Amino acid sequence: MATLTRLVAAAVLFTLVCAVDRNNFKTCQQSSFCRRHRAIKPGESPYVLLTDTLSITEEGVFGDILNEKSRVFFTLELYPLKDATLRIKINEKNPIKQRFEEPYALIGDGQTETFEVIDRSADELTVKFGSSRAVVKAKPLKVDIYNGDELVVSTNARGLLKFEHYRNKPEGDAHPNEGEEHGNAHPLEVEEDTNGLWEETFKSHTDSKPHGPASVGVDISFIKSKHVYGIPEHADSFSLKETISTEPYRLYNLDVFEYELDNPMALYGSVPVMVSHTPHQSTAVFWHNAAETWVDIKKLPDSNVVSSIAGFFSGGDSDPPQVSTHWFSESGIIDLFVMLGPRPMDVFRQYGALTGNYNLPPLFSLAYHQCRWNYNDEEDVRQVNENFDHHDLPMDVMWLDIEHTDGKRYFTWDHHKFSHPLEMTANLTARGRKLVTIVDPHIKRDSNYFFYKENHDRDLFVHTKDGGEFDGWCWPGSSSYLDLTNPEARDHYSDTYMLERYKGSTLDTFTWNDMNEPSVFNGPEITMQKDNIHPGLGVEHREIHNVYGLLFHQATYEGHLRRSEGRLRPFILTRAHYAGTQRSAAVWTGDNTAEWGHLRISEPMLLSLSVTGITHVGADIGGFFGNPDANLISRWYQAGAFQPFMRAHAHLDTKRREPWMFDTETLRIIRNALRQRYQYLPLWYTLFYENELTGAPPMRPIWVDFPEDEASFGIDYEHLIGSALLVRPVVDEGAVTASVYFPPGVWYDVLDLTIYSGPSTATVSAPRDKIPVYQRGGSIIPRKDRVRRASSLMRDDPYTLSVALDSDGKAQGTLYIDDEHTFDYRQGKFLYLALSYKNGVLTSKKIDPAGNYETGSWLERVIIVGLKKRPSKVTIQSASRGTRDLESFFESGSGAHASHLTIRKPGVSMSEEFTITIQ
Ligand code: NBV
Repeated sequence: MATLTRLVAAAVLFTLVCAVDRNNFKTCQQSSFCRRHRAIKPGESPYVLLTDTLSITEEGVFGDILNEKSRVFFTLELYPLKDATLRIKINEKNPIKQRFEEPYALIGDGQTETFEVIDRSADELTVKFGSSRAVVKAKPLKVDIYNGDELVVSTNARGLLKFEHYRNKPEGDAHPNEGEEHGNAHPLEVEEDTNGLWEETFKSHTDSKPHGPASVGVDISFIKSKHVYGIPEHADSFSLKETISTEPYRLYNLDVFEYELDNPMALYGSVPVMVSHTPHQSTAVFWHNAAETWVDIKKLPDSNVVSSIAGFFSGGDSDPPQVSTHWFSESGIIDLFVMLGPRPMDVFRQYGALTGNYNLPPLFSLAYHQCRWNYNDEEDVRQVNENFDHHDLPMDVMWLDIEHTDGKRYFTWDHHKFSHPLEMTANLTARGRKLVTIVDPHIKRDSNYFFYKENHDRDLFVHTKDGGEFDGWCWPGSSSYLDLTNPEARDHYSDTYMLERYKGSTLDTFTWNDMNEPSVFNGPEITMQKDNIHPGLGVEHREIHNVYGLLFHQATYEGHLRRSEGRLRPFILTRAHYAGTQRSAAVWTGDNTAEWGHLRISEPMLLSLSVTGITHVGADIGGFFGNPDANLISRWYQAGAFQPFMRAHAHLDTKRREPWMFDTETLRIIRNALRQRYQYLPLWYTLFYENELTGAPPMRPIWVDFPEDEASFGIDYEHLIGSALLVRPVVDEGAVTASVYFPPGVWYDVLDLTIYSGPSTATVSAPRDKIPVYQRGGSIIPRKDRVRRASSLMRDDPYTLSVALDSDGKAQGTLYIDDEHTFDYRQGKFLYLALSYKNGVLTSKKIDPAGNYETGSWLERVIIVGLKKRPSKVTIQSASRGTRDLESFFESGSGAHASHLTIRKPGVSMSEEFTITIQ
């Protein structure tokens, strides 16, 4: 009996700890192309560049590659792009069927630089572009990329290049590699494993694979690197792990129910972008392919280093470290972008030039969002809305999940529970708030449903391999899925956001796109059959799987633009994502769980997204599944208050958990976290403006601002907001202290002004109501300290400037102001200010003189932290008000605590440049 109890307990524990049903998702072993690529042994590669075919034009370098084993020809194209970026393409030379090139992620074809030939011999070509070089070795093919004289990235160094050419299916029972003649068919180069070349079965699903094997892969080495980051989405550490004895990281957009932590399994999004960082070199690669992809990671040197690698380095006995990565996709071509930095900010700019930056979002979207599956009816929404005011909690947006619709028919309302959407929305907007409704891509197959009928009649849905309209099972039951590769389908969907078509919506209704992996309950791995057809482009789903979600949220964004004739900024949240998602949506990390581990993993997950361009990111506060206790929920609000997208959300079956459902102490802690979020909104807003300009992520790892500080390279649970705030959320159950790593310089606790000097690690006290947040000495942070019930009500409120001095008594910062919701800022209606303090003088000056915006906001207070002595006089000088004395209050520091000077009511409008002198 005791044994039985123990067994039952173990089984329960197993399901608690390991809730995902792994059987629903493929392992590498169950994916035939993954097996084939993983089986390649490092060593001599059969791919040889035929140097006599090389042509070097103004545009790039072009040549033929021969696979010496299969005798199949390929093409190599190298394009030098502006800003230290190289594009390398490998394709089939004479394919029997055109290979697919994903057309949606890039924002242009990249401005080209010119190549200059430095050296050319029978087996090597060296070309220069800008201050970078590419050395192309012929036998075996290898492309080495240098920044100046420094070798940074090497492709095919381990000889793992494999490009499966299209071939005709062998007749009858013939072995797939037998009897193939030159022309349309060639033998496979390594015939280790022929299972699944022409058909593959997983559980009850058979993928018909009419085009046979077509995968592509190559190894990419980051020289002198120990840390690589990115390739979201995985619930794993920020610095990516070696995968020698685990599964590779998988990139295949999937709806994974109750996902597991510390795991390379695929999740909802796939961004095939990796950033390598060393103290002297940041580098990024973008593997431009939207088919299923896997990435192996190996850190070198180790005993398995192939001898060719040693040849990279001149002199020295021991090889420098490197991270060798191996990428392989099920189909498409090899299209690799290498961005050479060399600093983190350079890499963000370079990647932003390829796939775009996040557009400045409306301010409300950076404030607090209240969501639940589901708010039951209009009365429920009314009460929650009122309770936020009643409990003095700021909140900007209420969200409605799938139950608000008429039977999961998107763009409709439940007739009984949500019969007055316009009044309900007006009730929210009267308090300065907004509404978000959910719109998913599965369309209920009901000919009485206008949106289904219209799309069906115009044949705008995805087809099965046999040509019929695809029918998959999802929330509404039997559903069809928009063929978003068809411009007509996108256009028609976007149009449905016009207020006259989406009845009951207003310009204050924003959109949540969920289930857009796409999720198909009865499909293989809970998604769409790979051999389904997208008639728009005439391609199989396999080719575009990872970009399907982007097509959906991008068309949603377009719909929002249309309904306001391009005047108002859209706000879209998406679950599925891909490279380029940042152009039109914010992302959340899907269905997490009310457990401490899930709170913890939110940090590395959001950092991984941030460094790959997707910057407006958050995790469901409280955890979607399960019921958080008071401690967990309050720590989660505290973490969320300092992450880019702040939304509480919960599963249908969970207990109600609005902040007032907890005890008064917990409510107070949550209120304080929310207030801090609102106080720092000017900082977030400024950083998102800068994100649009430069690609710099507002939430970022320490190494972005301290590139040489190696101690921070492996940190998971700490981040910077801009360069000014250091955040170390408490993510451990019951913890009342936190171990904080302080990068070089002076840091001040934002509340009690305790001084910390870095580099150092300190254990700080962190009782339940404390969020360990530190302002960097040398920074100026704008705040709005009069917190109101919604951010829109704070628009003309006055600012406080928090000036934290570095050891030289200096500080600087920026502040961006505009109307917070229209695109007028693109017509010059904005203020972008440089704030600087040195030699006792604080100045505010326009950075961009073209910007002009008459704000109602004025300067209410300046706090200077870290002054050495009490000043005798403070004056302000501005054009409209001349020179005036100001009242100030000085509190001297005491040992561990910094002094602070509070300057009261400078009173100047933020539209005006000013100087405050402290004597
Ligand atoms: O629409 C219902 C939920 C939603 O609340 C959640 O945020 C999504 O990630 N949705 C998934 C579908 C069902 C989840 C079990």
